[in-house]
Amino acid sequence: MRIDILTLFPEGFEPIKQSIIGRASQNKIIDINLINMREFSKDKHKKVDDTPYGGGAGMVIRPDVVYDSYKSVYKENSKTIYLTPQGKTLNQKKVQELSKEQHLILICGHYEGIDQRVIDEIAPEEISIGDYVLTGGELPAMVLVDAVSRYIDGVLNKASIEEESFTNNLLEYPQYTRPEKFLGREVPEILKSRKSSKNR
Ligand code: 21W
Repeated sequence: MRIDILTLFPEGFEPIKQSIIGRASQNKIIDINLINMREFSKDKHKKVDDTPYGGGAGMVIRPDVVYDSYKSVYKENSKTIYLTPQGKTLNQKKVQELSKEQHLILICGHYEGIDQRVIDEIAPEEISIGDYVLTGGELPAMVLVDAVSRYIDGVLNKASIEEESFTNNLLEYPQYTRPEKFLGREVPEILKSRKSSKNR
């Protein structure tokens, strides 16, 4: 799977280059690309935003900057997602659906907001990661990439994934390891008398 992330803050994505996702990326299992939308500004000062029509505080991201970054990565088979607090809340079913796509384009939202015309033009699927306010769409994009990556062949070892339906996951049972006694608390007797399936 290829994932192109359109953002004004590509530095925010360092954590994803580490760990499991980073390894999958190095092994070319997932191909994650960060596109700095600022590079698509035609302005000599690389300006990407401007004051809102109708007034109000803050600035709005220019539509041409978003559109040109989008066009630089768009293909016939692209699925485009706009991470925005107004979007539909991400859930495991959606994560599974997205994991079947060949190419994701993630547009990171921004407190300032993006000019509505480019959103109307691209007509991306709008996704939120929950009902709380963050400073941008970068963490949500990483959350989505992390959740989707788990379903890509070769990212995780198989055992963890298939049998583990979301329902099973919610009904996760408590787990124990050594020592047998910790601060006076024992491992449940029923578990101590059973050999691990690994050793069977
Ligand atoms: C916060 C964007 C507030 C927009 C007028 C002008 C992406 C997110 C985000 C952010 C606003 C997600 C305004 C859960 C999130 C995200 C930054 C509202 C204010 N009014 N999922 N500007 N929570 N957050 N706009 O915050 O981009 S997915």
